Amino acid sequence: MSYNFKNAIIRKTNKSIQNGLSSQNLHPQYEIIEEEHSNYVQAIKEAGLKINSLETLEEYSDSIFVEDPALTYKSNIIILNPSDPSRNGEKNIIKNEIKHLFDNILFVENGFVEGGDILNINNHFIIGLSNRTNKLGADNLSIILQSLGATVEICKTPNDILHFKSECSVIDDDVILVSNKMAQLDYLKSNYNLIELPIGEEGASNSLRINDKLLLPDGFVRAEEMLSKKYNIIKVKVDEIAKVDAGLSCMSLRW
Ligand code: CIR
Repeated sequence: MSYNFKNAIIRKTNKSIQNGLSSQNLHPQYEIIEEEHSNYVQAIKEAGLKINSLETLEEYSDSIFVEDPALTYKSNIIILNPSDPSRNGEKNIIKNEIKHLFDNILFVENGFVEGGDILNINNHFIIGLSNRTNKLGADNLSIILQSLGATVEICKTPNDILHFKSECSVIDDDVILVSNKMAQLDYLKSNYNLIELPIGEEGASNSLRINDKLLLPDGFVRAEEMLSKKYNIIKVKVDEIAKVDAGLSCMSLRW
């Protein structure tokens, strides 16, 4: 099951997050980020994960978003290639910090691909082409994943969405929680059961299923109403983190 995890990697918060990439040119406040991040780590612990905590990287403003420079699959770690120049160097640091945790390390050498554009459902991966992930990167990652026994589909992340997973998440074996925009994607429509969130609640579509818990961004009343009957919800506030276009999935690597 793609949401059964035992371990997580997170990175301690950095003051330079105030200068993280933000489509709306917002500057989050460090103290609030620290509080939200610490509640997040608590929540993933409560969901049963053992935390491997990486040291702060002040020189990389967006470095707490560890999901983007690496991808876990079974006991493998694949080092990706983030396209924004301010983030590309994270891959060289994280590879040395985490390789001892995995049996095998592999690298996407050509093209760009960021973890936020990769949705994993059991042994299948959907890679979304975006401003951060190009065809060459997606193709190279596909070759690696296929060599590990996985299947891959390359889709397109809708234009004004940063990453494919910014507005969708796997919440059950064949169930994907989606925003209205993601619900229009033919590939998702024809292959999965989609739970579509109402317009205005897009923020809740970056949720995080971990074992028997569903972490849901706080403040989305209708999403909570829809999901709380079936799922065991932990609400996590990510308002400040959202100012740098980030959410629940990107703050950890899970396996
Ligand atoms: C960035 O633009 O790279 C960061 N400010 C946010 C990264 C969010 N990552 C993700 O959704 N996987």
